[in-house]
Amino acid sequence: MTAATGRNLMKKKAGRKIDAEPYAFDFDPGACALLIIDMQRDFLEPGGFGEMLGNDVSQLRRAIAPNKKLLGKWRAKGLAVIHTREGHRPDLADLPESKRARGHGKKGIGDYGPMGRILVRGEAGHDIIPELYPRMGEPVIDKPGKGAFWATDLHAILQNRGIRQLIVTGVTTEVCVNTSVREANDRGYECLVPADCVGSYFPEFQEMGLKMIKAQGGIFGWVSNSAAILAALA
Ligand code: TIU
Repeated sequence: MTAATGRNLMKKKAGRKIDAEPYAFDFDPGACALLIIDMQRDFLEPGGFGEMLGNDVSQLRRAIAPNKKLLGKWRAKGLAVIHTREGHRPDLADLPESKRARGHGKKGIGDYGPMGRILVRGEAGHDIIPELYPRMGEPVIDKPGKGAFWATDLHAILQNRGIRQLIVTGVTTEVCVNTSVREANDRGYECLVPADCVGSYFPEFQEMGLKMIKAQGGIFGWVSNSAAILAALA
């Protein structure tokens, strides 16, 4: 067998394409995880951290239905699913003073809100929304920062499972999704972001947050939509 034939066979084995920008994504389902970022009540429901910062939570809720559909299909295919939650220890020992002090609202991280202590692990508001609730066997990564890799065991879990591609969904597009995609990119993961499955409180940040991922020939990754991923899974 020539090297060229070998390469073609390898390509065929890996090979399904997802229609994406700036060019098609070479999808390898067995080596790809669905990484759902911070779909927590604190960000998506009234009374949580997001609203506390002065945001309109309804802006994020449009991402729920496409995520639910994609997650359903992903689970039906038996592919890897990983969830993240942003939050802190009840004693707030992992909360930098710089993060605690920011926002200048009446209430901050660790204070009592309508869904328990804001952005604190174990509180109702910190948990994932019921529509996308994790199932047994789906790792949940608790992260103290915006990125999913910093101060977590996500990289080790992905390595142990042979994952090298990520479909990254969740909230918010320009903050935790963008930070996590950048962290993943630097660690060698190929990241695809379906635009309808991520959400921002700000329409202009939604647009720019996606543009800056796919600019310059895909500087951090690819942008697509859930329909294109579902088509590749069919
Ligand atoms: N405020 C905001 O847009 N986002 C966050 O604080 N965290 C996440 O994006 N998860």
